[in-house]
Amino acid sequence: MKNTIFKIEGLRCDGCASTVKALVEKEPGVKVATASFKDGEARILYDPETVTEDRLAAIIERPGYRVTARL
Ligand SMILES: [Cu+2]
Repeated sequence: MKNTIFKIEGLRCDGCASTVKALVEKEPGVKVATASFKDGEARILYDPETVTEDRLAAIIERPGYRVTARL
């Protein structure tokens, strides 16, 4: 398992954070996902054999948000 923090630009409320969390959690290989409007980030625990960091970033960006850093 791998844990990555994605810094996200464009989250405007708790609803945006919930959207990101829901989208990411639907992806096979994602074990736990949390997203925070206040912190402007999503923390994702996932199996890197099943889903890549690039794919997770693309999912986060699909509704129009932007991933600015991966920690
Ligand atoms: Cu919002």
